[in-house]
Amino acid sequence: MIETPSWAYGNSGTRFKVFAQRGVPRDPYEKIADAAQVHAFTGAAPTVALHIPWDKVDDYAALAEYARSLGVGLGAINANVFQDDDYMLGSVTNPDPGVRRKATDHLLECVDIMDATGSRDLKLWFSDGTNYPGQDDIRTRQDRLADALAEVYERLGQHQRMLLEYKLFEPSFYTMDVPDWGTSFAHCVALGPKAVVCVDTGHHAPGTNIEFIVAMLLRAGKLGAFDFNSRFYADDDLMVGSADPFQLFRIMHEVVRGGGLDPATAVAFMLDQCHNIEPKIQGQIRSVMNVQEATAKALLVDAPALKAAQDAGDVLGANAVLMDAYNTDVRPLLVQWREDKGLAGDPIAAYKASGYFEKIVAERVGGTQAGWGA
Ligand code: LRH
Ligand code: MN
Ligand code: MN
Repeated sequence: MIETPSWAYGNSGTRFKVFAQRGVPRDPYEKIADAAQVHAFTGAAPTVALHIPWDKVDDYAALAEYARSLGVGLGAINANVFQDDDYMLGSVTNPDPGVRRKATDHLLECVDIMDATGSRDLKLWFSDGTNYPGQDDIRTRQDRLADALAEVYERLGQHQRMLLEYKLFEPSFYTMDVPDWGTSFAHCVALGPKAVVCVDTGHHAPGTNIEFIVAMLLRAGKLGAFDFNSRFYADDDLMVGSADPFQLFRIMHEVVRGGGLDPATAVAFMLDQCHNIEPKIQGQIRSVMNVQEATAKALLVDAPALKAAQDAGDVLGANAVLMDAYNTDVRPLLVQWREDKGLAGDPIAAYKASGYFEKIVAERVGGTQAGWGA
């Protein structure tokens, strides 16, 4: 099951231009209505992630109830400690204790929101870092980060988790305070079992072997979630599986191998994407389908044959087992899976034929920006 992000439904763009699209949501309720369409046509996107304060409302319990009435639930609560002027030199790692307090209070507020929505996961991403050598003490910033995380960890309920996301660079260019999975992992281990790592597939150096990271985190019981997207260069936030479907397959193979599809392992599969030039709901539907295709191929890997080839040192034989699965056309299988659930075999065609897009274009005037790319 795949969680879609509320911010994918609003207008988005780059630092150069945000293109306004027709029919985009004007408030969090309308974002949820759009997310419900993605679930209705794919049968595989039952929850939607919120970003606070982009999705600020007065009554979160009412928002959760509204989501339920449309057949979806509210998922991860994404904190936002990167868009205020106060955060120019960092949020929880800022040299100013007053700013650190403000940022940590926001994270605690997000846990209050989780209590109201029934969300399990708090997703933390820090834009914190430095641009110049000597600008601030790298190690002291880690201490400040650890203090803030510990305070928020203490506030988590019994069944709530903290997902700590890392990112190599941007917006900081010399150091990020959580630049890689090792840093995130080290903090999560120090915090305890409720703290787990979130792998955003767009947050690595080019050429990084992400499936290796996935294997390592699963082995250590610390893979909490994915923010799926794909990229050609940096944090492009393009549709998952579009730039490199083979990489997505390799990641899903490690997920299958490591038991990551087992609900008990509780890996959250989330999209973190923007659709700058393509229709947004269709973009989300396509993304869900791409993840399904990669997962189906990963499930087709003949595990006993792979192990036998590996144990025999049969390099090419082992590689061929993987490639056979990857090169299988799983689309007919997925059409069957959908039809068995009473869904249309082609979700995009069914969505286009439904008239939903025409309806929202007529109803919604002056939709909002996702918050990103302003
Ligand atoms: C940062 C990030 C993080 C934010 C989202 C909007 O690049 O991946 O997950 O919350 O983008
Ligand atoms: Mn992300
Ligand atoms: Mn990102």
